[in-house]
Amino acid sequence: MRAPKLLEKMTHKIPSNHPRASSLIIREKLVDGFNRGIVVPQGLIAHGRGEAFDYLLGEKTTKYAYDAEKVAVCILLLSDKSAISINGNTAALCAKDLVKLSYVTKSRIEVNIFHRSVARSNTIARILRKEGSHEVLGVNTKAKSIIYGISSNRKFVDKEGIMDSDTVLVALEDGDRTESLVRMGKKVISVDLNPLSRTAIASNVTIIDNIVRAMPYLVETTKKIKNMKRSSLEKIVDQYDNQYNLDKSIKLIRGNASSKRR
Ligand code: PTJ
Repeated sequence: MRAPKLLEKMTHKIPSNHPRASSLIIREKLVDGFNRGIVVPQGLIAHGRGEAFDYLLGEKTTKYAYDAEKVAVCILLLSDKSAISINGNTAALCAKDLVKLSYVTKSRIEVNIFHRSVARSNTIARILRKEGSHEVLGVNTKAKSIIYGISSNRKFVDKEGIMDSDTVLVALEDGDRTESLVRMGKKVISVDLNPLSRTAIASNVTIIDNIVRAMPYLVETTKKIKNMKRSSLEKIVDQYDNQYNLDKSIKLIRGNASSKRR
């Protein structure tokens, strides 16, 4: 696919040997997403917070993130019904990989945005369909169901999708809905660069990684292990301790912050 005009125009100014090239390209994708009505201005600010944590993590997938990603795949493969929740930032950054992940894990895709707007939901759904998704939930108002106990617009979910799923993958999410989904007995897998966020703490599996690195790895790992026996997948899940994993990521950040300048 050709890069959108704006992205093309802006990225050619970023030399490929620039030490921060990949980080700058992500920014351009979000600005482009903002210009196309996918990302809200608040999404650009939220990305800044994520970027700061990514910087402290060394801008690479850590051993702890790889471990969480493998467990996340096992849980998705073991689930009866799973859903992937999509917001503006995730659609702008990795729509193609989100669609691929939905196919390889047989998860349903649902648009669920914090800053609710029918027009933006439809734009996001259009992008997902363009990337190959044959079904996008969260845009049909007749299928709307409500998660009680949440004040934000994230409470509106699709009864066939998030509401009916036993596992939900969320990314760049607010803590309220994550906590509610866990209270409802669902397994929540989150992707969040901030290991101190409520989402990170409440999730069953927290992937402390940049979504742009996490998604392709989740797709590839699923392809590799999808034929494993259920008992082997269950063993990997049973051996995993999310709290331990989170503590390790926090320790890594502390160490990087106090070590001499890179
Ligand atoms: O499209 P909408 O309306 O649903 O809005 C999306 C945003 C992101 C604005 C909304 O979900 C929001 O306000 O999120 P928060 O509460 O700011 O949380 C976002 C979390 O994602 C923060 O903990 C960030 O550190 C983290 N984050 C930001 N960018 C990335 C990230 N985590 C992984 N990869 C990133 N690229």
